[in-house]
Amino acid sequence: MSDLTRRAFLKVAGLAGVALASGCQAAGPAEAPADQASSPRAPQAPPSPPTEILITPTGELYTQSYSKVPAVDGNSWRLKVHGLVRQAAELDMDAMRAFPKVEQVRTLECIGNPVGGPLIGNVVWGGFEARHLWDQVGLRPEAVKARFGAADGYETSVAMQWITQPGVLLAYEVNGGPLPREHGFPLRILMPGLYGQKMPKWITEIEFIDRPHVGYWESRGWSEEGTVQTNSIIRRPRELEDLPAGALPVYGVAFAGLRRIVKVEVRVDDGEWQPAVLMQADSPLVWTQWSFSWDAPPGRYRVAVRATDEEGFVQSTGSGTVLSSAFPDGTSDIHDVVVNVYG
Ligand SMILES: Nc1nc2c(c(=O)[nH]1)N[C@H]1C(S)=C(S)[C@@H](COP(=O)(O)O)O[C@H]1N2
Ligand SMILES: [Mo]
Repeated sequence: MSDLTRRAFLKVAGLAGVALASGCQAAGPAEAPADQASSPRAPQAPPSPPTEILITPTGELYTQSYSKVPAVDGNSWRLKVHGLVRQAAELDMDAMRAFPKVEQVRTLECIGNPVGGPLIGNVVWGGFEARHLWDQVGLRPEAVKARFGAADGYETSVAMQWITQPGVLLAYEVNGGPLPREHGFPLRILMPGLYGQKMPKWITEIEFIDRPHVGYWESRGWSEEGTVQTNSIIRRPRELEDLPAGALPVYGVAFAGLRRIVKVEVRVDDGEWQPAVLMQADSPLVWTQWSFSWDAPPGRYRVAVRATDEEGFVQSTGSGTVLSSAFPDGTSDIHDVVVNVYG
């Protein structure tokens, strides 16, 4: 392990420690590897649910790019901030690192993530708070939108409320290491409450405008607003997993962007919705982990999960098919899995 990797690891472990201090139990075994074999003849009990907030390893964070990953040269890279500002600015990498550094755990999810899908991750972002930059340039009251440009030619824009809200980060690190090329080296923007679509990687330009602007995905029918919908995912058991009868842990994550998850429930077949136990960080911007202990008799079952957010929204099953339902606004459809329980 390199020194840098070790430092990154310690940093992540330290953050998990913060979660522990705020009411979670002692650390237990990590989640089992994704390719764990399961055979119908000798079903294995699934691992116990994680006992601390999971940080997605950088190499396992999903990537979603509309085109090729651009090779940005850090030395010549600049971020231009202009348009309806009092004093335009141009940052290079030294200037971006000169702002006070913050590190925050945040969940990132793609608007196209299908129900129960893998396009979601939870990592430690390092960078600076965008408000320092807005203070420096002076946003003019005529500005109605911020338009972003990026080194891969991607474009999107957001209404002013999203970019001026507290907690907007410009990130140049992930999990204590430099932002990898595929994740946006050297700089990307993160705005609480929005899907990945609204948050460019390889950011090169922020223009404050008072004219309409339609981005790349938006012009193809995807949501203009791009606010995260309340969603929950069953991580274990997996679809069609074979399991031994008895005490079976059911667990996963739930996320609703700006809104805190207040309840997660599990249902077996057409039974009652039963409450799961929640494990949460202080911030709603970090996914909620949930677990449910199921005393499973032999049989074949459909296990479903639904989350409720602090505004009282409860997930339900929509009309779309599992694969199509994320278009165009993301999805809050219920995730379920079929499992075979052996006696
Ligand atoms: N410049 C640029 N930024 C982008 C994209 C892109 O294609 N180009 N994709 C967006 C989408 S759709 C998502 S979900 C996230 C994915 O970030 P990741 O690849 O680091 O997971 O980046 C967003 N930012
Ligand atoms: Mo996305």
